[in-house]
Amino acid sequence: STLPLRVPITLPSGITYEQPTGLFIDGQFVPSRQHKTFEVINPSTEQEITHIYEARVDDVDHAIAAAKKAFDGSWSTADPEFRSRCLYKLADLVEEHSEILAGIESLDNGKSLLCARGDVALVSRYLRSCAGWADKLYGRTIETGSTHFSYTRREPLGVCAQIIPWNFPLLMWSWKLGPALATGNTMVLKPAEATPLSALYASQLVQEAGIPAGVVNILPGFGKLIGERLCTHKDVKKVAFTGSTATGRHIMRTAADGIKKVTLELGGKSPNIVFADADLEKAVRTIAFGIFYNSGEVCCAGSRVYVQDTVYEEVLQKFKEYAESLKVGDPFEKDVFQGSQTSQMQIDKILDYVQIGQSEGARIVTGGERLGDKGYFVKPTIFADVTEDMRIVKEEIFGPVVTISKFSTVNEVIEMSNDSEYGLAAGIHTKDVNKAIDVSNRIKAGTIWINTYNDFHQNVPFGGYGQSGIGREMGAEAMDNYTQVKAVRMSIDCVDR
Ligand code: TXE
Repeated sequence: STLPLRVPITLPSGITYEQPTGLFIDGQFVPSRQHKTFEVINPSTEQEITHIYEARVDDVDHAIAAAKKAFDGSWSTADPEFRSRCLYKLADLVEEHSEILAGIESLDNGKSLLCARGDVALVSRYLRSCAGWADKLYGRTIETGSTHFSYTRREPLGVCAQIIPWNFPLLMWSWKLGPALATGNTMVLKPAEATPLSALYASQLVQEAGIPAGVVNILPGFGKLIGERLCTHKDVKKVAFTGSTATGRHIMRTAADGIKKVTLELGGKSPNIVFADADLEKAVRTIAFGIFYNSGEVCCAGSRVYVQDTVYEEVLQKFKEYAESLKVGDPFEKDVFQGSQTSQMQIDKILDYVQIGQSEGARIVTGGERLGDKGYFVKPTIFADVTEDMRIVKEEIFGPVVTISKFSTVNEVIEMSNDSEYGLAAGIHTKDVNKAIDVSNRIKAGTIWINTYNDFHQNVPFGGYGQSGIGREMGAEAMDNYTQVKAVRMSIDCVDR
């Protein structure tokens, strides 16, 4: 193939920009060694956006070698202030290019521009947070008596392989890149095959920020073809993955032989609980945001809503009205809240689950169908009359589909909430502060949102209990995931004692 390394793309928002199409290796965009390419689709029109180069195993080896060279060079041992400055600069550049980046995200993923702008804003905030950590990483000195001097250092791991999904392409890029670079690691990142464009565009910003060649390498390609090499290569010291629990399990097994450090951020089926004493207007808006935000393609989506029996009918009615008022459609159109799903595969999966729910005997309160016949749009969907053993209550649907159940007591709703293999997040809506804290202590999940939902903050750690994953992203915890502790103990020959 003779695909050029840059192609002009005009976004529906009117901006024309140059999209890199090559793999980003050792500070340069290059064709893949075998000159393979693949098609990138706009999910809201089902039209091709462009082709880009596709990495294969030989490219993986090339990128890992570049990352290793950069690690062994000056990056891992540089004055941390240098890494800090690079990340601050990168955050500024993301901000400067935010309209293009948000547009690319909406074009490639189908999410509304409203959501995409929110993502990009969090990306620059998070990169800045990481820049601040870079020169504030501390070991400790440990008092072990006068015969020894003991201390610890936090050292980087080396080359990190990072595999990310398609629901938040640029945000996941930043959650992987920020802590890896702040702590002195280098990386080879594989974006999802459905959404590779924003990470490639951002590679230019990585260069412009002064981040040395080889520190960041980006390999668009297919997990099934290059995932194994990324997880088993001898020079990869850590694997960080966000995606499905099934693929996460596979990656953990693959990485086991080399005892790679593994962190996983996986699926969920998160409960969102409305107590009778909540501000019901706010609770309804929040449970709607909990499931319909980002077209429901959110690992921590509040996909199981539990409402206390005395307000159940009222909440159900309001929730239905609110869901029906949400504007769904062209992601670039003003005031559109929900754009399209990301792929044919996803819309097929979602519509399958709608069928499954109906055949299990659940009732569709609203939605339950595709919107239009071009583009992967699904109407916000609410299922009532569900029982806890139904597949639509147990399994991750990953779309704008929610179940709503009734409960009467606190103990009952805690039991229902915890009856899941997952444990990513949960929401609690109440005005009673005692209930809020007590219930949040008893729910088995990595994040609890009280009177809010899908409410991320760059300094608050995020990650799962149970089969929702291992490790935490953002906050101080993310720095721990990208460092290892070295303990140094020195014997002291006491002088004149
Ligand atoms: O996910 P995969 P898929 C869930 C969601 C969705 C389902 C399937 O329920 O409907 O997963 O989506 C790479 N070795 N989530 O199939 O396979 C792949 O190339 C190494 C939840 O798209 O997990 C992509 O980059 N890598 C989730 C990434 O893994 C492999 C987000 C994610 O794809 C690989 C995404 C392999 N063998 C899906 N196979 C969340 N928790 O946010 C695939 N990949």
